[in-house]
Amino acid sequence: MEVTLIYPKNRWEYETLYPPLGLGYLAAVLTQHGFTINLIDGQILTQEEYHKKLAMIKSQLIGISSTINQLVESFHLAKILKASTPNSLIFIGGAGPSCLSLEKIPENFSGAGFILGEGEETIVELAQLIRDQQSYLACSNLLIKMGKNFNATPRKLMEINLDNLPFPLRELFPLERYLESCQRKYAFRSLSLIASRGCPFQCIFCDKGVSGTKYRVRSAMNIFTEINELNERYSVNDLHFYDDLFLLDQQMVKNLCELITASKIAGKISWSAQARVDLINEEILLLMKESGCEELYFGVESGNNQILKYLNKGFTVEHTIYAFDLCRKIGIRPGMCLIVGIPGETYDDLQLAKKLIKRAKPSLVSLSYLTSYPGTPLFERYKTRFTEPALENWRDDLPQSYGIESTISARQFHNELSDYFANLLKSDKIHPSRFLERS
Ligand code: B12
Ligand code: SF4
Repeated sequence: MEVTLIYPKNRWEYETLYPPLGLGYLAAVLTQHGFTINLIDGQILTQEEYHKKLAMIKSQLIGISSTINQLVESFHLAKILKASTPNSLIFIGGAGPSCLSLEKIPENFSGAGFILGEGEETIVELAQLIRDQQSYLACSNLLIKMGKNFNATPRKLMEINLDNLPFPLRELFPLERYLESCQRKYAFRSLSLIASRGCPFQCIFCDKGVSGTKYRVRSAMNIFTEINELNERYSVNDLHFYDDLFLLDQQMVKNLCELITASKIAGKISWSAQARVDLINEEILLLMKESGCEELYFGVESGNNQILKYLNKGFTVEHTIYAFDLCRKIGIRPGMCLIVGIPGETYDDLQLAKKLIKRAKPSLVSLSYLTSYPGTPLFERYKTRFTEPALENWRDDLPQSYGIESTISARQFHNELSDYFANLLKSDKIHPSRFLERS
């Protein structure tokens, strides 16, 4: 039986370097269980190619991947596909549905069901039920329309040891396009991978709807095998770890660094990851540098300790300064991700952010607007102060916290801070470096 998996086209253009790993994993487990895959990657296909492929779908089961920002497009897609392939069952999965409250699903929507959480076990269970002509209501982790309302089947957390998952089936994506666009821009053949899932920290804005709070990590050997395969099959010479929390299991990171350093790819491959400023030390950074780590992106968020406390980050500005000094000493570029639009922000916070940038000398500054995703502690705290936007109004930069208890607008904060960093770069006080987008 064939399963179609779709990554919808974004309404906003992202300069995306990497194929979506979630669908790569689903394709891999389905293939392992004997299903064939028709993969449509709206992220990299042209409009024409995308629509042509959509028009040719014939599969009995169609899965669409969606963040909350892609839900409108996913709903639209489901409606069209329901009309063109009336016998197919359509399900939308990913971070969007996983944080969605039932009452947010438009009443008249009946084009698709939803799959919650990590999808590997559920999609296989569902595909097997459909193939064997049994009722899919027996499948866990679904939200499905029964009569007038959407109802949930029992929620079951994925219990697979991550080492037992196959590697994402990257060959189903137009991989050369991704690799070439990255190479043109940065002179690297780069791909992304994930070493762990879940995060036990409790930052108030973070959406944990898919992977939850339990940290699970692959073994160093399993990750090393994937890296080698990427190098051998696709001549990949750069990697980006998209983990929420790459450095929590330091023994695994040490083992991985040692494996790379002792291998034939040592010196031929560079890598970067996202990290917390309070989880690094000189010993681990030295090993990371030796194995090819060139850049770390830190969720620094603010230059004010009171705000860090409010965000429940669990670290202080002093941790940031220590981490950035250490990275520069060892030769790893430290990228700084800051959040603007935090309730209660003042002009003084802008000055503190500038002071921190000047002191910590980041290799890049990435600014995001605080967004309160349903299900997060931030959302719970403010749900009576602002209304959750209608689905069609979800945007990546939706400044929901605008103005709440603040004396500076998020937009002004954003603009002044990016100008400040740009001027520092121009004055050559900080060295520019390559930039990878981060959510
Ligand atoms: C990589 C990434 C990106 C990349 C995506 C590029 C790419 N193609 O890889 C970039 C940088 C472009 C990006 C942009 C944004 N991102 Co982002 N991103 C991530 C990140 C860090 C990793 C995603 C990943 O690969 N995970 C690993 C795979 C294995 O997991 P997965 O993708 O979730 O897939 C699993 C399940 O979701 C499920 N699943 C997924 N699709 C489907 C489909 C079906 C049919 C089924 C059954 C199951 C299923 O099964 C998969 C396997 O278990 C996540 C955080 C995270 N840890 O997941 C945030 C995350 C997805 N991003 C987020 C956000 C907010 C954004 C932005 C809005 C940020 C911004 N301000 O611009 C934009 C919007 C992008 C968009 N298209 O809408 C949020 C989404 C919140 C939400 N509720 O929707 C997350 C969860 C971060 C967070 N904790 O808040 N992002
Ligand atoms: S922001 Fe990072 S450290 Fe904080 S809870 Fe989310 S993943 Fe964990």
